Amino acid sequence: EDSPGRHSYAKYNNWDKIVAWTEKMVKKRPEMVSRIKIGSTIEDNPLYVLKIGKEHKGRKAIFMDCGIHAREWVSPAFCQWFVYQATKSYGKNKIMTKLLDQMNFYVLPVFNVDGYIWSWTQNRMWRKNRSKHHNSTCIGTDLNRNFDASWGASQSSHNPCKETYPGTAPESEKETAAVADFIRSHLESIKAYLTFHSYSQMLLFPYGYTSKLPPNYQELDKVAKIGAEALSSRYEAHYIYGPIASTIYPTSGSSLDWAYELGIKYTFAFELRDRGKFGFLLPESRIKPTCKETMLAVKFIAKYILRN
Ligand code: ING
Ligand code: ZN
Repeated sequence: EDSPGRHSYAKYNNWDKIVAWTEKMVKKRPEMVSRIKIGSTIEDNPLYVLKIGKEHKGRKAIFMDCGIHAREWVSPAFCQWFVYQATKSYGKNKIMTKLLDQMNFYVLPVFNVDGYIWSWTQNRMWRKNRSKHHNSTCIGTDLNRNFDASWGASQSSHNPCKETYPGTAPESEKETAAVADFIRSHLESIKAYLTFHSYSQMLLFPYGYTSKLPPNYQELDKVAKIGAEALSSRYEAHYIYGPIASTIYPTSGSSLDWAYELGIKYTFAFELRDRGKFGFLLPESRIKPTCKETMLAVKFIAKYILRN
């Protein structure tokens, strides 16, 4: 598992390895894992969602995405770990068995595939996708500013050279449109939306575009508190929680606010390890502990969704 050149949960895997891994997971557990191509990127790479759980119509589902930002490598590592642990512990771990018997998880292990490839091959610190712009030689749109939630409210970022360039319109990017279409078409079953970033050690919920509190603030705050406590209990990584705007910074056009306003009542964004010592360059030795502790929070949220 740890030899160079092979997929490993304890290492960062490049896009080719992740694609091969999606195939392997389906082959290994065809009764529990299926792969759905929800679209493709501007450079024509496939966008794959893994659907996890025992097949049933009309069940509750949780949508999770990783790697919306290219350089946040521990995020796709977590999505891979989640799929591995979930399928491995089915029939062994009581809680996971119940979750997979009664709900589905849609896992998008890499949202921003082109950017992820670029961060491996050209620029480790790349954030945006790789779309070209008419009036500029600068490249890329920030996919987490490209959603239809108070889109483009911050005028200062309408410069394609900025790291948070929101694109020319909501869902102007193929990757955003593919994810938004998929979620819209599965809205009846999707009860929670989880998105994974790094770094900062935070568990965030709406809103980012306003300092107004969401209608079910009390409940989101309670779930985030218990989720953050569960997470911190494993290795004592300290996580803070709260609304995006007041906990990290105000943002418009994020996937989290969009999913919430679409009617998904439970939407959370994780900012995984660390708090800045290594930042985006989190050493591989920290991947497993980060994944294990994050799993505790995700399992708690999933249990909560199943009950409510
Ligand atoms: N941070 C996120 C960003 O897009 C965030 C913070 C998360 C904002 C979820 C809105 C919604 O800026 C990083 N590190 O990307
Ligand atoms: Zn991010």
